[in-house]
Amino acid sequence: MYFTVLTIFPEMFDSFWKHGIIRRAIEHNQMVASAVNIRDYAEDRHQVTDDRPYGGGSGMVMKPEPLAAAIRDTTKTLKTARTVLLTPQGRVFNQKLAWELVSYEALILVCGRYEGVDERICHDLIDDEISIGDYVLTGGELAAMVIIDAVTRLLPGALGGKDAADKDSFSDELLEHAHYTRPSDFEGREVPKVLRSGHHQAIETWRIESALMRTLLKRPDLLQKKKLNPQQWEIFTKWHREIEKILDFQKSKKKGA
Ligand code: 4GX
Repeated sequence: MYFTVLTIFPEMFDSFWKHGIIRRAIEHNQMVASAVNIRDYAEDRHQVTDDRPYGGGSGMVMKPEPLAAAIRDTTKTLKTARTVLLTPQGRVFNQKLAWELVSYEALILVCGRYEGVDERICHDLIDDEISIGDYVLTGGELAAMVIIDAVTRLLPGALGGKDAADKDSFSDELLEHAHYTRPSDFEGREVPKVLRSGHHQAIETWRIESALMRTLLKRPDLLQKKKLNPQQWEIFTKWHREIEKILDFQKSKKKGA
């Protein structure tokens, strides 16, 4: 997969390309990535990329000409690329959108600074607008990194041993189960016995319950919109019965008192 980032701060990406899964994906030719300086496409002597807003007011706007030249030049090389502008006005990024983006051969990620980019750029040269969340950054660069990071780990073979099924539906909709490593006793707190039992079926069941319990306690909103599979339904029904037993007992005590 090809990623080209258009930015006035390409150096921000130097260390980003050089670590972890991103670095490995590049080394294994699963992705080709670069950050291109929009300033290089400015025609004037001082290579200016911003200007004052029509209508007045504070702040600056990214000039359309350098940005248009940068997008057109990149599109010449990456003919099938989808051009994405990072902006708070975009579709909010999530795992589902990450799966959509990994299906493209190439992405051009346009990073705005200042108050934004000239509206005519958005209209004529941008295929999609994406936001990484409802907060205001000082530029699109961190948003581009977030998107590249989440999409890269979905590339075939990017996670080494972790297979596609692992990255897929289950982990998309629920929180992960709890994780433990050695020592088995850390400051008096022990790793759950079942995980040390070697009983693979019991471990799998424990993990499914752990994931459901964590989601229920920490992100109940994720369960509100999710269609449960039969196993998850069964676990919830079991908990429901346990809670009912507790409530029945408490009610009977109240009556007795
Ligand atoms: N998710 N920002 C972009 C400047 C800007 C404004 C409008 C284009 C159009 C952000 C976010 C984000 C701040 C990056 C404003 N560029 N980007 N920048 N949240 O807050 O993606």
